[in-house]
Amino acid sequence: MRPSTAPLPPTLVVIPTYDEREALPGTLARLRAAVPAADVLVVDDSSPDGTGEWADHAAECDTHVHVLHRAGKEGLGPAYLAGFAWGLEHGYAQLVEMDADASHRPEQLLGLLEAVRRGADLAIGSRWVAGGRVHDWPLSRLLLSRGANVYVQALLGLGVRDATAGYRAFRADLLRELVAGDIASQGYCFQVDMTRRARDLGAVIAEVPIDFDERTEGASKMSPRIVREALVLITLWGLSRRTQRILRRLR
Ligand SMILES: Nc1nc2c(ncn2[C@@H]2O[C@H](COP(=O)(O)OP(=O)(O)OP(=O)(O)O)[C@@H](O)[C@H]2O)c(=O)[nH]1
Ligand SMILES: [Mg+2]
Repeated sequence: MRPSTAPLPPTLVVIPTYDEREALPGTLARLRAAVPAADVLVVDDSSPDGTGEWADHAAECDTHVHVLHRAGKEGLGPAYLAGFAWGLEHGYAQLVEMDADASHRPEQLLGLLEAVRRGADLAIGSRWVAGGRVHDWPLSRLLLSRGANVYVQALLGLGVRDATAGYRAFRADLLRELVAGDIASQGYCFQVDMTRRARDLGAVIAEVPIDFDERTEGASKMSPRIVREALVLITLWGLSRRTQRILRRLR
């Protein structure tokens, strides 16, 4: 998809960080070079490795960079919700989710924003549509991601190939409605939760193929606890969807 040359609506890229001192500088430099008009908000959960202090320094040197400090590690979901609240308060028209570890190529951000410009309320950077690719992932991670998406589709029927993807652009109007809900998921099922809520609101969802790179710096925050949370919540949402369907039929 060829990005438009029209001026970018006010755009905020939210980057949650926990111990990303090694990875964040490179990601931020690439992002600022790729989409100089976009602002960036780093949401740091008091990383012990000094990521927050480094981000403060970056913000002092670049007026496009902002930092939100939170008291402790609460998971990806709460960090994004805090970042979204900040962005909506500050009047951004579109808000982006991006990992600090450069798994999401900043150079592909304009493709996501183009999908929003063309009418999507939510553009998902997708590994599992035609043209999407994953580079250097071990088989275990490939199976986990594919398996999770098959499970999500079977239980929730979202019609999205990569419902767990964390590279996303939201139109602010949709995000405002989404965050008004009671979103409690913390780990990577936060992405599934946002997708199913967007679907329930009738949002236009587009999947844009991306190249997903395995992180080369810092350590993954993926844990068995996060996988368990996803499994339990997705199952509960699936059961509740089925129960509601049956009740509707009985009425
Ligand atoms: N603020 C904050 N950020 C977090 C937290 N957990 C993860 N992150 C950030 O969320 C992003 C995604 O986390 P990753 O560790 O890359 O997890 P992932 O991408 O699902 O897993 P990998 O593919 O193994 O890297 C990174 O930028 C992390 O630093 C948290 O509790 N608080
Ligand atoms: Mg990652």
